[in-house]
Amino acid sequence: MITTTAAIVEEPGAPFTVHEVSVEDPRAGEVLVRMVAAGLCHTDLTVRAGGIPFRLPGILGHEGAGVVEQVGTGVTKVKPGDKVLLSFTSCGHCVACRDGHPAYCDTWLPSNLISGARDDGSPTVYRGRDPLGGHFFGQSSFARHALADERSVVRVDHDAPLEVLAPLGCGVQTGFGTVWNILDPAPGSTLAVFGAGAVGLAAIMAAAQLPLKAIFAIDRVPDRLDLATELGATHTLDVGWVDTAKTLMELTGGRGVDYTVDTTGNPGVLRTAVDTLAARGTCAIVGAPPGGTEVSLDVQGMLTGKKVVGVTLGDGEPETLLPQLVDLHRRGRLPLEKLVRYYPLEALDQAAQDMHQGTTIKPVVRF
Ligand code: CXF
Ligand code: ZN
Repeated sequence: MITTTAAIVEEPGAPFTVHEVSVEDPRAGEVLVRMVAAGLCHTDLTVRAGGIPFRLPGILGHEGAGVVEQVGTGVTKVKPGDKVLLSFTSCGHCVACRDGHPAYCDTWLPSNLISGARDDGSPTVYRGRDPLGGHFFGQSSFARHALADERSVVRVDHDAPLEVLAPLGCGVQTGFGTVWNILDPAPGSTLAVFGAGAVGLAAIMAAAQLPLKAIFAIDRVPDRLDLATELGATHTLDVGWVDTAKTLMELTGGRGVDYTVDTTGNPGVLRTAVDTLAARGTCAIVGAPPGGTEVSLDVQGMLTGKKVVGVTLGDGEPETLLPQLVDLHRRGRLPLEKLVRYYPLEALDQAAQDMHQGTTIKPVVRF
């Protein structure tokens, strides 16, 4: 066991508070990581609010970067001293994993989200003698040391700037993967992103790498729309000022948009993202509303060949996608610096408030 500090959520709705905890030594297939930085994502806040069941008191945090300190038996892909990014875990041997789609792993939900423990049920982290919820996305990285699954870590070069790369493992991967892996927009096509938070802006940056005719950014916060323009949006729509559906139809000459991405999880927005599709267009659902949320569709409108697809984590394979994103950042084509703002671990609540208010796009804890 090693002693370290972590941000704990005591019960649903409670704030993050920092405590001393004990993290187990790595078992087979596990890696102990000294965290350098960890991003805050809406899923952390949904769990904290009690919207997703997870063992509390517990430690959240599921996108980060750090340095490997110890490895368990059988670990071959990293060694102590290696720099790593942290992302979600997966079993590695079910059909989805073997097929290159680990975000749809058979054991995805228990392993990443809800069990708070290893797959065999054993806890990874304690306060005193009491087990805490851990193993969140195979990592629980709101801690100075995180015990991560080998499959949750991806090695990066020794000169990789970990602090700014920390959000790649969830938010950025989600936006990029959705555009590159799922929508795969044709040259000359149009794409609209509803919601210009971290995931939406990542989708815009992904689209900006491609020869598209137009990239529409839709949000209610003017600063975020300005940032969307800097990152490659060709048009911005402020929902406080314009009728989104009408404007998108006008801007596309009445055809509608070829590809839409809903990052908001708002059923009304999702409906607009489907209604404004062009014939044969595809809408990707990325935002996660509370369980049981439903949305109605204009069925006749769907008969023009429209498609709607739900996407988890951009349907990406971290091992493949994250190095590509690191490389894009190195070449100046993924200016994450414009999205992140740094906070100490003790200020996670402030970070959450700032993200909620839209004054910070991507809060990153710097250890
Ligand atoms: C989440 C979105 C809600 C379902 C689980 C995965 N993605 C990242 O935080
Ligand atoms: Zn996330």
